[in-house]
Amino acid sequence: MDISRIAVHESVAKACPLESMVAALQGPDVPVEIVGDGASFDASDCVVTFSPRDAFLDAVWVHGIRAGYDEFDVAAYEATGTALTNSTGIHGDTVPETVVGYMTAFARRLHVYRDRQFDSDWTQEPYDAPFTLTGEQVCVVGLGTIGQGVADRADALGLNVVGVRRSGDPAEHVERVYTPDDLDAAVADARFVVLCCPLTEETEGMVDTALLEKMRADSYLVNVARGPVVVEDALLAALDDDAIAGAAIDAHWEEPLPGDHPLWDHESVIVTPHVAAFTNRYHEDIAALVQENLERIDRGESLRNRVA
Ligand code: NDP
Ligand code: 7N6
Repeated sequence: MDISRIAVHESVAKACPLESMVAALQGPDVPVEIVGDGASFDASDCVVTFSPRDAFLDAVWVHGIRAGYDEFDVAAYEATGTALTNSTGIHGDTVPETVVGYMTAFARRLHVYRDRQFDSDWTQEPYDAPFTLTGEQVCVVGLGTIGQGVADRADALGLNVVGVRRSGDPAEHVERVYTPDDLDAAVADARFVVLCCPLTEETEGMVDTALLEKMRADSYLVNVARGPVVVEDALLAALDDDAIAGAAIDAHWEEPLPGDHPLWDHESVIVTPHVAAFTNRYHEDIAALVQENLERIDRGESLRNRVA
């Protein structure tokens, strides 16, 4: 592989300023330029992008600046031989810190007081509403970069941590690891169920009515994975029927979440606009991944994070 241009697709602006990304990628060897739809590519191009485009299949290497690559047609990449790399590995602080924020808000009722602040409302929550994270149980579904980061922090905060992953292999700071076959058992005792898995054929619709019924009535669902991992109507019904206590949803079924979506109005829901990973150094984290792979290409080694 011989790279003579890094083309930064304008969709990168969904995660960070284009100019920052270009500056971070700029090195002495390979020119970097911003490209829009309509640009063409050849077998010496590396494309850095947020979203997929068919034209990228003419490049030799496409780097997706997200961990999730569910929007990319992996089979098409495999058919053309264009390398596809993703950005897993860089979200081990951002997303877990956001998850800690959600859990702390629910336990300490911060989201409720923030809402009341705008009405100068001094009302205090009922005596039995606040609780401590210490001593509660969290079930982390997906124990990769993000899930491990959640587990580490949850353990440090005194939560009991259980987790789920296909391999069932043990993980640090996780008392018990279940496989997806035992998801029902994994969530049953949890005060928080945190979704940190990729969207795949296996995980799509994984959180359905049946699973929500297995969750405790005082539990909270946190989705920082992808919207379709959760069955939308099932979650809305569970919230309306008090089958669970609430939810924090960062990854949605349709983005932006439509203005009239019922989730916006749920007092027991924290909606964030797919920002759990946002940070002012995102461009640097991505550039470090791309740079590492350019060096690997020079050494004739395989690409890190290659998914096709
Ligand atoms: P990793 O690849 O590091 O980890 C994914 C984990 O999910 C692995 O532990 C994997 O383990 C597990 N997994 C895969 N399939 C299943 C399954 N069927 N059931 C349970 N666990 C499963 O990815 P990241 O941690 O970097 O990211 C995870 C996902 O989070 C991304 O794919 C993306 O969709 C989402 N994401 C969202 C962000 C946001 O802004 N909200 C930011 C970054 C990522 P095993 O192989 O053993 O099953
Ligand atoms: C943008 C991160 C991912 O998969 O969904 C996230 O990485 C987007 C900052």
